[in-house]
Amino acid sequence: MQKPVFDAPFPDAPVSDIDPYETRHLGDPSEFHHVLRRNGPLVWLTHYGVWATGRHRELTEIFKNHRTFCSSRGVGLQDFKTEEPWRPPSLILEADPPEHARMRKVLSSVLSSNALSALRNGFEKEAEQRVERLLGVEEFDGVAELAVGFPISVFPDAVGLTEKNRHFLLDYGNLVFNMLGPRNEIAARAAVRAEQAVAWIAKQCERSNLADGALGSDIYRYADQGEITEVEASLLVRSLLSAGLDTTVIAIGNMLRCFADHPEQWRLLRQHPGRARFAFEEVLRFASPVHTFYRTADEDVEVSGVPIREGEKILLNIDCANRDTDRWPDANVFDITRRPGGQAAFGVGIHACVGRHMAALEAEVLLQALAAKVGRIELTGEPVPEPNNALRGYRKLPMSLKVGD
Ligand code: OVM
Repeated sequence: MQKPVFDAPFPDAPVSDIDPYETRHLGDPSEFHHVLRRNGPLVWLTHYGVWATGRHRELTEIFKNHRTFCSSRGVGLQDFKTEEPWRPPSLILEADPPEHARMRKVLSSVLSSNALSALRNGFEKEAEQRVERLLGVEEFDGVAELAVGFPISVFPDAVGLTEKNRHFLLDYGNLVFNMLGPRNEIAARAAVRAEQAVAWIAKQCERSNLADGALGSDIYRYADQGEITEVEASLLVRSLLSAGLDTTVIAIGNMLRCFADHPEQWRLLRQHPGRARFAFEEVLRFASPVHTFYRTADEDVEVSGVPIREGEKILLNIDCANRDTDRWPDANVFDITRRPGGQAAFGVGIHACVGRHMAALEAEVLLQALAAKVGRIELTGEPVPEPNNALRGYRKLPMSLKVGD
């Protein structure tokens, strides 16, 4: 199929005809990253008619300037001002101040590290049992058993969901993230798989389907207090279910890959298990789960000398920015002893991940359970990438956990 071409918005604009959403680039972004680094601070992508950047400086500047670079026109390729979104927009992800702040306040108290500390013991027990079962198994799939297996056995309970049909959560998350890109094959396949999931999710967001004392019903408490409406509460629960599972699944898979590839870093972590939190931050920098979010210019503006016109979209390539050697001279080295402050995997500014304490809790608990028992994480076969329009991670990680040193 011939792809449309969107001409450069002005003569001499840096352009590229690369399609970052081709499956091969989604699996291995190095060629796209090279284009982003070589062509200047911003590059015009002729296939989509959007700007793109993978530089840490510009990406951070754009994320921080939420007034000019808005989220309410969608944080994917689609402009909500001119195209109908596929679902009612998220009240937090796809919103601007002041509406955004009211929602953010609710989710940040429900997901504060204090609020989550009660979950730690249960998470630890589950992680320890899971690791114990896998020790010495000759070969297993690290994605199924750990990256999916662990979050799906703790997160839905934390939210207060019913036991039944939890697999729909993965189909739904897969859809949400794929729909941030173009309507390519990958998005079409995700949509078919998620057809039933969409209705199921809406149902789980209702107050009556959420267990007392869990995170979902915590959100409804703010409706009882009149800070948000009942409908807003249900959409905030939907945000938990949209953003809360696939992201940690991908992150944990990437974490396993990082340590399998860097046994010396694994030894270091075992010597200093208290570093699990920093180690996870470094995993996120080195192998960022979300590769792309967009912003939309809500007015004419200039970034690093490049004029951007009102209505133009900017693709922010997070995983490229997190490997920017202008920001970290040794950006391509996986090093858990660094303090990766400024890493952009959780985003930057007012929209930075509100669930990051949940993500960190899950990863840290699993990492510590592994570090207590496992001498080496070994790949036993080729990892299989999972192409996704917004996430980068694995579908399969054949591996084994070796006991001892
Ligand atoms: C939401 C949402 C969906 C996807 C991602 C996300 C990374 C949030 O529905 O609010 O944050």
